[in-house]
Amino acid sequence: MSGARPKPARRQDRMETVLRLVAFLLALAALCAQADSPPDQTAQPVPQQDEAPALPVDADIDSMPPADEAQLPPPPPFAERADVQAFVDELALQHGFNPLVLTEQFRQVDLRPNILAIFDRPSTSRPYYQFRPDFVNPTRIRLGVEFWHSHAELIAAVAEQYGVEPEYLVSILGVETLWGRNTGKFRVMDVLSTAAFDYPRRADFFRSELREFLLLAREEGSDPFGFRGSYAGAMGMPQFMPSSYHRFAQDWDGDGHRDIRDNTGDILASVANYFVAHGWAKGQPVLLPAQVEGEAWQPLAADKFNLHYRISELAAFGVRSAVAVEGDPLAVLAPLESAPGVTDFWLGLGNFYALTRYNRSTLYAMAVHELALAIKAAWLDPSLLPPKPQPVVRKANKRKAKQAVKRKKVRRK
Ligand SMILES: [Ca+2]
Repeated sequence: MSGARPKPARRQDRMETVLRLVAFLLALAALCAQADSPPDQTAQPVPQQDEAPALPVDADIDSMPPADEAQLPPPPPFAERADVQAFVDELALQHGFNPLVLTEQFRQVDLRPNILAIFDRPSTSRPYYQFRPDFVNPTRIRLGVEFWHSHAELIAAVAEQYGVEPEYLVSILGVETLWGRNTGKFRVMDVLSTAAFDYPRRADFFRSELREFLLLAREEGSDPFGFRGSYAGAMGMPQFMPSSYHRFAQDWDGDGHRDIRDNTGDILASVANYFVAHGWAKGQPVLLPAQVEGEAWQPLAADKFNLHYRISELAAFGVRSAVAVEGDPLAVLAPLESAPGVTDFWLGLGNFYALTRYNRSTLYAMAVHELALAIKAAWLDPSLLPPKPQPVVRKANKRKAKQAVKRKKVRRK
C-alpha cells in the first residue's frame, strides 16, 4: 500500500519546493519594489499654521492696516454714532424734536471732510493796501449803484425804519456776496454736521450752530437739506451763520418767512436789524482820523475789536483825534497800512465796532466803510460812476470773426 505511492510523494516535494521558491522570489521582488518607491506624500512636513507667509517683495507695507486695527469692527454709520445720538437726545429733550426724525435726517447727511482742511489753513494777514482792491474797486462800485437803483424804494424804507445809513446796507452785501452772486453751494446740513462732529477744535461752536440751524429750519417749516451756503454754513446774500439768521433775520414783507436768499426786503431788514442790535447809531461817524505819539499806543493795536476806552482816555496812550469830536465817545484805535511802509491811524467809533461784529477784522470793516462811501458818492453823482468795462476780445476770437466775414463775402459772390 505504502510502496504503491512513491511517485506522488516525490511530486508533492517538488511542488512544495517550487512554491517556496516562488514565495521567496515574490518576497524579494516586494522588498526591491519598496526600496525604489517614492516617499509617501503624506509624510511631508507641513508649514505651521501660525507661521506667516513671506511678503511679496513689492508689498505696500504702509497701506496695510496694523494687525490689531484689522481686527476692529467697522465704525458705526454717522447717524448711529454715540456722539450724534447724544446730540439727538439733547435736542429731543430740550427742544422737543422727534429723535427718530432727526436720526433719519442725520442718515441723509453727506459728510464733507474736505472743508476741515479749509478751516485749518493758516490765516494770512495782508496789509490793507493789498486787501482793499479786492473789495473797493470800480466793478463793485458800479454793481453797488446798480443794486441801489434796482431796489431804491425798498432800501430807503428799510434804512428809514431801522435807522441805518442805506450805503452801509448796500456795501456790506457787496463785500459779502457781490449782491447775491456768491452765496455758497454747500448743503448747510452737511457742512455743519461735519464740523460739529469731526472737527474737535471747534465742535462746541459748530454744534451750537447746528442746533440753531435745526431750530431755524423747523420754525421756517423748511427741509434742512434745502439750505445752501458757504463751507462754514453761512447763508444767503448777507451770509448769516445759523445763530445770526435765527436771532436777527427779519420778515420785512410779512409773508411768514425770513428769506435771506431771495427776498430783498427780508435781506435788507435782516442786515439793518443786525447792525442796530450791535449798536449802530444813525448819523454818527464810523471813523475819525487819528494822530499818535510815542510807542504807548502799540498794545492798543493788538486789541482792536473792543471798545474799552473813551477818546479822552486814549490820550494817555498818545492817541488823539485829528478832528473835533462831539462828546467823548468810546473808540478803538485802527492802524491800517495804506501803502508799503505807510500806516494811517483811525479811531473806530460805535458804528465801526458794529461792522466788526459782522466780521471780526479791521480790514473788513474798513473795506465796507470805504465801499459804502464810494457807492454813495457815485449814487449821488453819476459822473463818478466807473464806466462799464469793455468785454475783452481775445486775438483768436478776432481772427475767427474776420474769417467768418470773409466766408460770408465769398458766399455772396
Ligand atoms: Ca418774508
